[in-house]
Amino acid sequence: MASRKIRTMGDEILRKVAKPVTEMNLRNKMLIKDMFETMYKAEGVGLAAPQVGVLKRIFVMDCSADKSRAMALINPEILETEGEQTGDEGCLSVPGKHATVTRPMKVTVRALNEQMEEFTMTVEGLEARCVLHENDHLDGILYPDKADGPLIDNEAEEE
Ligand code: GNR
Ligand code: NI
Repeated sequence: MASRKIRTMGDEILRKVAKPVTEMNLRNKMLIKDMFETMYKAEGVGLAAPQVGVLKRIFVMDCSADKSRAMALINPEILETEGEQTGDEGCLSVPGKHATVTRPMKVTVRALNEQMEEFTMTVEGLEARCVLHENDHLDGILYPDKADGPLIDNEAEEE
């Protein structure tokens, strides 16, 4: 197992469109394993492959408090969104900052799992926000692109 280096805003790879995955092989299995390790170590709720420098349409997420909802989504497609939520968002690739972002409250996404089997799920709230945030990473979009207001410095706010 290996934690990988997380690329930060300014790194051009974060702005590229990632490519669909065509097969599950040892390389992709190792990538997903490393992505989970990197995400948990960084205490994030999600992580997209471009954030570790790999331009593949893969993201992992776990929005649970007890690491019980680990999911890997490959070649995800947003099928439907519903409602709206306005809330705070951060990104491991934009360290030390956060901003308010308005996104759909509910999202239905179709993807392949680690066995390359198709599945569809509908999630709400933070999980919906996470799916949309990670899916954006696969298209080179970062949350500051769609923030409602300015980026706020985490340190500056603690005073
Ligand atoms: O850890 C993260 N927290 C978070 C909070 C609100 C909305 C989205 C996220 S995702 C982020 C991890 C990350 O950068 N994933 O790409
Ligand atoms: Ni992010």
